[in-house]
Order: sequence, then C-alpha cells, then structure tokens
Amino acid sequence: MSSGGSDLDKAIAQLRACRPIPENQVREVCYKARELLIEEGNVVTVDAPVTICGDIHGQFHDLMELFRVGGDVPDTNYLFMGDFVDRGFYSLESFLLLLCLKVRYPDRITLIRGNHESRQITTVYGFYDECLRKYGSANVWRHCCEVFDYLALGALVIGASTTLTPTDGPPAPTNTTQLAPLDSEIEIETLNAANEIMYRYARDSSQASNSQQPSTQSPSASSPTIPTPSNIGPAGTSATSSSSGSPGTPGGAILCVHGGLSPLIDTIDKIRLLDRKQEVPHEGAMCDLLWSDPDEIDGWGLSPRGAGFLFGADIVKCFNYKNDLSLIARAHQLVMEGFKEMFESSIVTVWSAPNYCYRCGNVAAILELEEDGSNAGFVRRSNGERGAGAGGWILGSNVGPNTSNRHSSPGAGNGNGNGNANRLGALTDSVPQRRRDGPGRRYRVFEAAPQDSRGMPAKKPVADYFL
Ligand SMILES: [Mn+2]
Repeated sequence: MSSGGSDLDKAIAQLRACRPIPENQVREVCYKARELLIEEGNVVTVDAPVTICGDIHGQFHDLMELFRVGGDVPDTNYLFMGDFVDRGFYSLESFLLLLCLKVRYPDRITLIRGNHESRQITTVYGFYDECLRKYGSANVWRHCCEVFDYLALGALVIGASTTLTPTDGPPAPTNTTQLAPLDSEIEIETLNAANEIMYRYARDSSQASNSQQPSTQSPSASSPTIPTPSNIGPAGTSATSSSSGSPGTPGGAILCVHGGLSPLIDTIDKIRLLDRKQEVPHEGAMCDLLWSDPDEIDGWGLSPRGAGFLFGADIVKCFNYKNDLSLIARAHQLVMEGFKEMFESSIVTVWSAPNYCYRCGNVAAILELEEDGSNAGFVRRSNGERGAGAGGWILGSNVGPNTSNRHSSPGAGNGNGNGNANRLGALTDSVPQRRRDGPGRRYRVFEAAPQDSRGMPAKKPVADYFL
C-alpha cells in the first residue's frame, strides 16, 4: 500500500463491508497509527462537540449501527473509550476500521485504551484466536498489540455546552405524556434510534421549583405518570439540580477514561506523568484507570475483578472538584439501559455494545456533547439563585427500552425520594460543595443491528417469490 489517501479510503471501504484487509496493509496502518498516537499525551484534549462511546467488543454490525445513529466519521467527532476487541466475532474488522479512520481523520476520532487492549486479555477472550483464524498467523495480532501500547489512557473534553439545543423531533411512540413548552434549559435528552424523543429533562425549571416539593417515591419503571420535579431522573440518569456552583460558572471539563479512578491518582496531571507505552500492568495507576468501577461505597474498595478498585461517590466528587471537572465519562460495565449516571450525575457509564455477546438483551447508548456556542452559562440566572431549584420534566416517559425492571430504579443510589434531605445533608458534610454544572447530555439509545445485516442466513430463506 502506498501512502496515498486513496489506498486508505479503499481499506476503509473494504473494512466497512466487514472484509479484512491484507496483512501488509494492516502492518502499514498500524505503523501510521503508532506514529500518530506516540505524539498524543496520556490524556488527550478533545474539543466539543463530540460523541462519546463505550465498549464495542468486536460487534462490527452494531458499530455500523452506532455510526448510522450517531453520524458517520468525519461528519461526527467521536471519542471511543476502549474495549474495541474480544467477545464479538469481528474484533479485527472493528478495530482496524476505527484505526483506519483514526489515521485518515486524526482530528475527528479519538481512541483511548480499554483493559481488553492488552496481549494477555486478548489471548484469553477471542481477539488472538480471531487473528489466527483469519490470517493463519499471529502477525496481525502482534501489530495490533503494538498499537494498543500507544493508545492514550484518557481524554479531557473541553468547551461542552451546559445546555442542549432541544431536538426537533417527535416524541417516541412509547412516550405517553404531553410535550410541555420548551422554555427551560435542557440538561438531558434521550433519543431512540429513530431520532424520537424518549424524554427530555430540564436542568432547572423555575415553574417547577415553586410548584411541588420532591416526591417521596421514586418513579416506578412501569408507571405512566410524569415524575414530580425532584432529585430524580430517568432511568440511566441521576438527574438532579442540586448543583451549588456559583452563578455564571461555565461547565468544567469532562474526563473520559475506560474504567475509573485510582487511589494513586488525585490529579489529572499525575495521569500525564505515567509511562503508558507498555502492556497494561497488573497493578498500579495505569491498571486502575482501565479496570476500576464506581460503586455505592464510601471511599475505596477491593474490586471483584481482581484488578483495579471500587470507588464511591465521595471519591468522584473530590476528584471532580479538585480537577475542575463537571463529569467523568467511563465505560467498562454492561448497563442494560445503555447508560447510567451515578452520584448526582458526577459520573456516567456509557455502554455501546447492544445485546452484548449476542445474548445479554441490553440496549446500547452513545453520549453527545454539544459545543458551547453561547454565553448561556453566564447569563442564565440573573438572581444568582442556583442551589434550591428543582429540575423539571418537560417530556417524560417511563416506557421504552431505556426503562425496565431489569435494573434498580431510576436514580438508584442517588437518594431518590429524598432530594431535599440529601441536599441539606450534603451542605454539611465534608465533601467540597462547589459542583460544576454538568454538560448538556444527549443520549442516543440503540438496539442491536438487524439479523439480516450480519451476513448470516435468515431463518427461513424460502418462499419470498410468492410475494
Ligand atoms: Mn472493560
């Protein structure tokens, strides 16, 4: 392959068709990717707008569905938070496509490392065997592993807007409630794959804040009622307006990392100082960033994974405060609803492999952050009143793929049903109280690609000629 862009475009076209490219082409793409990645710091700075994606795990056809729902590269900027390979049948095509896109459009796509981008893990969970099967040798696997060693450990998204431009689309059929006037600032929108609005959540609603006190119960997943304005949110979120940031504070940055935090890392600068160009170690800061999980605990805990740690809300809030972050976005854990916000929306898990392992029955999600094109963050409350306002539902639905009884109730672990008490309590505890307004968050939720797009035989390949 020459260095011409047209060869790369051909490779991209071939991979989009889910056909592997020749070994010598893989070697060249990997070499070029490494040249690019070696220039990146451990924490890449990414400007909004950007669409943040979680685990892919070799589910190539679902990656195509992700691009259909979220927009193609380079029209949409993407940030993938690792775990491109293993488990699914098409790790090779999935990773190489993303890598080719990275080489072709370096400023449009950011790839950071997951715990599966490792020699040891891919040997056990499928990618090694897949390469051996598709090429007859481990050469391609070796080239890919060399790229893994150069992937960044995290990304910092800057310039995200604190409010969303409301989507101009119809409510989803599953939505049984009326559209209220859109005169509030949108904090969260969730759309289905047909671009229909599943729900819309306002950061701050002056009408809502003087109408009702927070309800004492969390919304039941099957209830068709609109949740009362309170410290509760839709499934997957822990939407809250309990921010006590100073008026006019624009949103802080968003840290993206595959797993989570590390007890050895209290500042982002310490991530920058790590020597990342190596196989993922079994312990230490680099390992923790790729392996840890948030959990409903105080402080740090041992992880059942045998690598990384569990970390609680206090850890996240302190870290975000100290590093001027409004949100941590991470992947690494299957979420049936595709995404899950925790700890008063200080951290979110994004999961982008629908029907994980072709049998988990989950939906997937991607997270879109808009560019802050205005000074809205500076002018939106002239009286400076921030802390007491309650969020308000503008368009609510408790029906649909994003709400289910499979998991705990919306806002679980967030003290739902006790918003005021929690806020009061939070004012008196030792966790720093100045919390950034999070970015406006648009979640696009999608299901697994249709079976017939997988190139697998249909169940009944007969009798169409009667139609
Ligand atoms: Mn993972």
